[in-house]
Amino acid sequence: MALQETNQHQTDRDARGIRVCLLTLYLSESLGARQLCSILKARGHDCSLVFFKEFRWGEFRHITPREEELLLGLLRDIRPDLVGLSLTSSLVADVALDLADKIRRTLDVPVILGGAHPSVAPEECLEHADIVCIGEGDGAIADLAEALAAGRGYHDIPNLWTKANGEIHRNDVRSLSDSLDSLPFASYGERDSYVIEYDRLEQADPATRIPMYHTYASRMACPFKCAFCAGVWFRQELYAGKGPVRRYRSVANILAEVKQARARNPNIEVVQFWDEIFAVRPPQGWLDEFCERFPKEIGLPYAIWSHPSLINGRRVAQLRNAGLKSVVLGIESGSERVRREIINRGESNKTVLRAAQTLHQHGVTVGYDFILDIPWLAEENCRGTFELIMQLPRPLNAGLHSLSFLPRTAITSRALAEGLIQPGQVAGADRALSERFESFLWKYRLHARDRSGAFWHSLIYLATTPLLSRPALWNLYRLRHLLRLHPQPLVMAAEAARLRKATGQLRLWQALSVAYPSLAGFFARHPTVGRFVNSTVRALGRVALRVAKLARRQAGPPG
Ligand code: B12
Ligand code: SF4
Repeated sequence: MALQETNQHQTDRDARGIRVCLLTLYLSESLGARQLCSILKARGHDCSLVFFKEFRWGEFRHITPREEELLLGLLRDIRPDLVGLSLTSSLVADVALDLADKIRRTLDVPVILGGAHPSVAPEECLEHADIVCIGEGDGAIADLAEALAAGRGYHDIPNLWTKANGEIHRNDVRSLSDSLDSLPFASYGERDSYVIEYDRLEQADPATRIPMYHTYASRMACPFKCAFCAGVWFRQELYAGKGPVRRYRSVANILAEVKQARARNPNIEVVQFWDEIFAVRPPQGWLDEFCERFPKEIGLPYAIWSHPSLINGRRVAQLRNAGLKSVVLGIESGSERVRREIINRGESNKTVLRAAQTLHQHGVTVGYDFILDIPWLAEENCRGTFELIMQLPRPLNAGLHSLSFLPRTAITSRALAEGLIQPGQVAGADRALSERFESFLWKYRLHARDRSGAFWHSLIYLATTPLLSRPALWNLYRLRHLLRLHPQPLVMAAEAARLRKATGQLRLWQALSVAYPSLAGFFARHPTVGRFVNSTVRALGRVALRVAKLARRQAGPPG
């Protein structure tokens, strides 16, 4: 791809500014990197965004050598003064740190890491980068760019940890800015955006290819303290004494942003708010204003995350009238005991079911998140989850997840203290990358010879699909004592249901995995082999069809 335009743009940049390249890894939405990019541009710097690999549930693609080559080549072409890597999650930390090492070896340029993982593990990150940003980076990136542009040192900038002459400078985090409205709108559809995926580099912003616009109304507004959530540490520890953590943008500011995005991309059909919990404890009058102005001035449906205990008829009716289309509720476990004793969530199943019914009655699509492989009270968690799922209104859209032991969470401290996991297992570092993001867990359970787990995970998945009727599912549940010993038929049924759900994207190697479940894990870890098998079988199929056609033609018309 020609980079002439970019180079022209780069030479035209403000002489006082520096050239920054911000990378995201497996996250093209990346509100954080988009926000920092627009801040840098507003301060007269040049900033390119590189969306390196995309994030797809259940179809995790590893970085290929070609993609790595493309990235390093692009960076050489851009010739940045600073490379930033945004690391939203610890689950991809090993890949990101490896990438940071390669960038530093290839280019003589300072590398800064920021995002959730560098914030919770700065020491580790500083071994692979020159600078680490802890917490929100809006002010820090601006200060850093200014220091670099002026040729000043940057070792005393709040939020940044740096290394000089073997010494680590651990600067404190600054007080939280309560004026989110003063930030420029996050970068969207800018020309100097690149995407690297499927062994290809394109000059494009992947976010503009989908009809959904991503934004947020608040930062860190969630009042809950789930044991597996890293947000709790941010709110309670990192920002303790740094001002109110719950901050809202004004409705006017959000509307202006969405209008600008629509002017750039008229194909936007839905707005996704990525608030931890939408409109929780908003400022006085905020919700009424939002519900009045959003439908009038934007008129698009929108999607949110919420919490079962915050759902009530009056609120849902108000949000629905303003265009609410879908809600994702984190339920995590169907067992009240597991929620209370392990996850630190106090709501009852009655509350969950009431929330589900209320949303359903108002015609809002609901997604439910569950964690299946909680090691404490494992059987109780699965049984409770199955029973709860069976009572939820249909059609059902459930995300079945694996428990990620994230750094600085209560559940990870507990698992480490009880010896349930070793330090090397935090953030799934002992698992294949694809497995960390895999939601179809039965095959891994079977692989680990955990028959009971394979049975439950298959049964729960089946309960979320329309493949089997409810009476059939209850019958399988009644046969659990037997099926737990011989879960293979259920595993195959779950694989079949999964394939059926994925119609249109049917992969032959996945079909093969139905008959041989252990192959699924292998293909998940070796997607290149999977792709090869897929294309070979397809090619053979095409040849066979042609031969059959030729044979029919030669045989002439029947009779
Ligand atoms: C929305 C959200 C998502 C969205 C989209 C994220 C997005 N749009 O960026 C989706 C659903 C896709 C998502 C996915 C995941 N998420 Co998430 N997500 C969030 C959430 C709720 C808000 C993030 C957000 O958009 N904030 C607003 C933006 C503006 O802020 P920000 O992204 O934090 O960026 C700021 C700073 O981090 C920093 N910064 C960020 N990048 C950089 C880069 C540089 C160079 C610098 C200097 C600074 C910097 O400056 C930014 C501006 O202030 C947070 C919780 C939270 N309160 O932070 C969890 C959170 C970040 N997610 C988390 C996790 C675990 C995940 C998943 C692994 C979940 C899963 N199992 O799939 C995936 C991982 C995706 C990936 N490939 O990395 C964890 C991370 C904890 C950890 N240690 O790993 C968090 C903290 C929540 C939790 N449960 O604990 N997530
Ligand atoms: S409700 Fe969500 S954001 Fe809030 S503590 Fe629980 S997992 Fe974290």
